[in-house]
Amino acid sequence: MGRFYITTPIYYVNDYPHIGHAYCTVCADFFARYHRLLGDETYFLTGTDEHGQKMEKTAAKEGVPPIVLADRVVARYHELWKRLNISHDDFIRTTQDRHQHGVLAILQRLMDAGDVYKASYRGPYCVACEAFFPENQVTDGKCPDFGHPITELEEESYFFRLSNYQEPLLKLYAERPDFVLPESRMNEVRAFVEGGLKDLSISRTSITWGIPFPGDEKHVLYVWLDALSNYVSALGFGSGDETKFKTFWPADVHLIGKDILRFHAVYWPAFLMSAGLPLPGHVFGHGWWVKDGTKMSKSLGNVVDAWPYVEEFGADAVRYFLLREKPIGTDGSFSDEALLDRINADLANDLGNLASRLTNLLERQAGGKVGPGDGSLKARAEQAMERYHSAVKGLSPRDALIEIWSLISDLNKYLVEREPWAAPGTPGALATLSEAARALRLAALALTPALPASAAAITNALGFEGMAFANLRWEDGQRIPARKLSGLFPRVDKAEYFGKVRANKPTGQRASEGKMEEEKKQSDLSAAAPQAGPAAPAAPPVAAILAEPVAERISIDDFRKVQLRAGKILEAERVPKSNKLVKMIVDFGDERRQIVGGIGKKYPPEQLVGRTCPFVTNLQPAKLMGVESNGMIMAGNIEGEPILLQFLEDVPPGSKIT
Ligand code: ME8
Repeated sequence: MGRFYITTPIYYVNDYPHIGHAYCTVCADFFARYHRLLGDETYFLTGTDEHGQKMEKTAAKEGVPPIVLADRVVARYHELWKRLNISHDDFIRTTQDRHQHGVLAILQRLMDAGDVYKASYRGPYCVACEAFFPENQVTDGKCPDFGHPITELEEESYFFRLSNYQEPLLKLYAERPDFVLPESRMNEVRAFVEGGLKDLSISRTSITWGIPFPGDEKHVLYVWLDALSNYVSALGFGSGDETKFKTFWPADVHLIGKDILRFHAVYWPAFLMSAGLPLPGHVFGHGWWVKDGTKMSKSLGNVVDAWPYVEEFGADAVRYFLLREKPIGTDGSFSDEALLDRINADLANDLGNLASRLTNLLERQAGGKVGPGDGSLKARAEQAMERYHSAVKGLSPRDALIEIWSLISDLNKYLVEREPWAAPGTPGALATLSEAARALRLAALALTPALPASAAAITNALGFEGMAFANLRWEDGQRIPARKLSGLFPRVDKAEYFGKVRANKPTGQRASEGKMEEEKKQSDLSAAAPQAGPAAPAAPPVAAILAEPVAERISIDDFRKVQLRAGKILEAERVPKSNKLVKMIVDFGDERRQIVGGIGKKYPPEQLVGRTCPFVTNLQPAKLMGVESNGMIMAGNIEGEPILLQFLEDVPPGSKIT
């Protein structure tokens, strides 16, 4: 048992997350969950990068202070990670005090090492990348990385003596060729450093939204020095309590996209060397998801949003697709077609059918008990596990999943060959079922990092709970009741899905900036539901909502007469003979009330229990189909269909809504 520290990039908050951000975070989650199952003490960090010129500009365009924009986008990140079942241990924001302490502590060390000096600098600057570029890398006034427009900038600036670290960096790459992964990326980085390193400007006077340079406050710190330090500031470096830092630093893996490799594989180790801190184990630059042959980008309007897919198919299906579809190191193309194929072939057919068929047979023939087997699958299952572990150690979730699917496919064949249904209840049939159950249990355990919810459903149905790699024995399992499992992964009817898409049901693709605008307007429209998730599938465009005639205006005092509070639904059942009305018992902290709502066509009662929603609490009591209602649940009315409002964060029952 060891320890494991993995990080994602901290994402910019000048726009909402898309499938690329989800991808990196899902991959990191996969590794973190795997290490927890191994029994390693694990720390998984993600977060947001909130300072800098890009943010300042976007906020100005939106007409809000940068922190307001940041809060709005951060809420969306939290919500998406929750829906995707991301198990991060910490979420760092660069606007937090603890981060500022860490950054300043790093800067102090760079200064103490004599690596920081002040000078004037003039050169080609890319606002989008927040970086100066050498003249010889700029063609046609465009930045070499992304082709963004370049402007000329002259600034007095503090510099970091990056040039002093060319040799130490080359030595590092020579001694630890796996410092940068995959190998091809190591070659790119080495070539870059061999080409010569200039000192790096680490402060700006042209912006104010950042951490002020100590003692010279017209400068703010360069956003990349600020951002990279998150990996140690989150562990309490510079905070006075460095327990976590001592436990977890250096990170085992910084998982990042290949777009930001130079910052992580050149600047960051140079900063750490200067600060006298140990270097991370690996910087892994993953490949991109592309759409229509190009990297997703706001300006091209080809950005795919993860959210609607998670809503439609569930977190596990989206996670599985992202991890399985493309090798982590290379680019891959995102399409609905490919996603649906994976869901239908791998999840519904191979895994889902195996699990339901096997648990069904166990229930019918063995009274739900996994009895003794004959060992016929042990070697095959162990071989799959060995290959699986080595794929994960090689940082390849896709190969790990391929190994498990090969086992699943062999299990399906095994059942067909042995036909345990032909002579039900015989010792041979029972041994076959028990062997298959053990192998499936192992497969499910191995799938936990990729499909946490479904894998747990399978292991629980087979009667095994709280498993970890360390406590697993092939022989375990006698007298453990198995339960029938069905409907784990429903097949998607492709014709129906694409029919809906054609009928204008939005898929994940969006023009990102337009969406930001839209949501801002929506949240301005309805203070009760700021950013209540992406537009519901059938929602009319915002313009259409705005075009509705405004009803008679009321004064704020009139509005204040309406008492709104958060209520947690404790019980829900249909009102007899009504297909619309649901009777709910709602907790408002200091009291419980019975409230009837007309939401039953869209929301079955079992989906309501446990939700916290806004309610009007000072309406006169009324009787609906003979059942008393003492309040009203609030819902959007989208073409006659009720859409419930929900809070983005956990809200205690009874909280006032003002
Ligand atoms: O670069 N395919 O933040 P960012 C796959 N704040 N992954 C993608 C992707 C795509 N099309 N697009 C983005 C920043 N990503 C800085 C990082 S770290 C100290 C500071 C993922 O919001 C990928 O992991 O632009 C990439 O590195 C990251 O999002 C960039 O996120």
